[in-house]
Amino acid sequence: CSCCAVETERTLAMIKPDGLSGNYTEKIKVAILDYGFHIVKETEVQLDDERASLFYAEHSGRSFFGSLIKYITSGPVLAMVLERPDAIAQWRALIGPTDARKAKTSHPNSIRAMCGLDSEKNCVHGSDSPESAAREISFFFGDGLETVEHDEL
Ligand code: RTP
Ligand code: MG
Repeated sequence: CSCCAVETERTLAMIKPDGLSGNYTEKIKVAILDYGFHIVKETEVQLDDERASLFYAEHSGRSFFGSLIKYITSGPVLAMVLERPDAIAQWRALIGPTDARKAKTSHPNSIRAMCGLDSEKNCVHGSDSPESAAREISFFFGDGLETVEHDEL
């Protein structure tokens, strides 16, 4: 940490299957770049049930878990590492609330307002904390050892 430089931060963004199949990728990327993010890396992958359950392990006890896994494995996702100062909070601000119906009324300029449908099919994901960001970046771009913490992230 130096005295005057604004520290950059990285977060994990993911365009979910409905975002990809709805051809929203380019619009979402324009919004990302307009918001001052740098797209550091990206990878398009098809998650299977096992990988999806690992990614969303924190929700494994929730009533919507089965439906969530079916949704997120219904087609490929595009995972991206985004970088800018305060990236985690800024990306969640740009995507808007979880429920895309609420996003359309309360956050009309958000990404979920643009391409989401409801509280499940909300077209994008964003890490919710520095710990989640490190784990999720490692999940898609690391060495496959998802539980290992990478200090350099
Ligand atoms: P995300 O993790 O995808 O960025 O979304 P989030 O933080 O806004 O929402 P979270 O509570 O972490 O939920 C993860 C994803 O599960 C689906 N979900 N379905 N049917 C439901 O009530 C429900 N609630 C959540 C959504 O796809 C949500 O993004
Ligand atoms: Mg979440």
